[in-house]
Amino acid sequence: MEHRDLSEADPEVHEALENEMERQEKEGLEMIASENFVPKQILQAQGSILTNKYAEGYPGKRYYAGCKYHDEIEDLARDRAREIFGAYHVNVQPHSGSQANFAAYFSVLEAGDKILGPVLSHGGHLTHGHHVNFSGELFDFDTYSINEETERFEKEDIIKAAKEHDPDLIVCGYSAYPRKINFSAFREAANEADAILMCDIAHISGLVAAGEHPSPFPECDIVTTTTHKSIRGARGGMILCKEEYGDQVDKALFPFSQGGPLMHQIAGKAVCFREAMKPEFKDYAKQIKKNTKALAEGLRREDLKMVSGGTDNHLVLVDLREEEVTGKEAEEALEDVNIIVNKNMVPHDPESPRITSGIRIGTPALTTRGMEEDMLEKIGEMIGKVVNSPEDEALKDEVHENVSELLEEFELYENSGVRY
Ligand code: DSN
Repeated sequence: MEHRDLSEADPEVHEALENEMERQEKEGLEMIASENFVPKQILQAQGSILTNKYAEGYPGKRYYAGCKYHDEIEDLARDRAREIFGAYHVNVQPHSGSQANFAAYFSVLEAGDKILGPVLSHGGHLTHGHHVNFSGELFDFDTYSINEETERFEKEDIIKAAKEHDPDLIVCGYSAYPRKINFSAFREAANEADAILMCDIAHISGLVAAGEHPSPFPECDIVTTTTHKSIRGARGGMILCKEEYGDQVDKALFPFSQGGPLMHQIAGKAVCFREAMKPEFKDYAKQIKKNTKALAEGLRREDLKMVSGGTDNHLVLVDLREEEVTGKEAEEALEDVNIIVNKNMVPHDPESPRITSGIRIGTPALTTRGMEEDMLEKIGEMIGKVVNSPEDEALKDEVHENVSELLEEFELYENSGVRY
């Protein structure tokens, strides 16, 4: 086997990586609510020789020899996650959030069972019952909605839906919901229907870890998450649950739905959890919330409407139904000035998912870069101006310049030794 530097061995991949580094560092104000930047120590764990080994099974119960260090690493990840989230049982093997949701459903349900989940355009995820996804195909989904007036999930509406549909499982937790989740309301609804309560905390797991969002335990029975969004770790998924579901969850993940775990990713998750236990991470999560409120203030100043009127967490959802632009046009105009957001459905959206009438904007990545409230308020105003006048090229040039200055000032990996 010949070892060569990537730049020599594969100049094409190397160049694309270098270009992506330049894009992340200098060409984009990253405001996609589900994205973040990981520190060098997580990149090191992920890019390690752990990729070389199969480790099917779980610590102490592997199907191959030679797994003693893999056991150590997986145990570290599980123990740390258990401590952070106050969970009884943890499975760190899901390759993604979707895989985690797949295994979580099948740990307690059979195909055809009834699930009550959120309407997709009210903040849900494809795996919460959308017809193009396995969840909508394999389970019998009914939906609950946000309240017309408050644009929040209200206790009485959830309980009413649970009584009406009598589900086997209720799923809460969202991809585009700017407000706190009321877990006790969902618990009451689940009790009404004698249903299992599952929560997908993928977006808010960093806030939960830091105590900046209420914990889903003890109200929820099974909790799923990704490990790369606000918690700022290696890309992947995780399932946490009460003791009585532990064996079923493990079996539903392996051997039912996955094979060998990605141990290099699990090492990255372990390192992430160690970081998330530090006081600095608590400060980070607090700052995310302050920054999002400041962003909302800037948007408000430019008269942009937000679903539910504001935010309690890491994101805002701008409702463009009364504006001249669609979500797609707003996303494109913002990309022209190097502000990266995503178009997103809003409740009662008249447009298709490819066009939409909303944009979702999050602050975890910019908070990692070190930006604080004054910057985020200014960015909110810049976004508002561009969305209100997407054809104004002089304005866009000015905003573009301001964005470049911000990217220069708040460096990311430049002095870290990370090359790509
Ligand atoms: N793609 C993620 C998001 O952007 O919210 C959800 O899986």
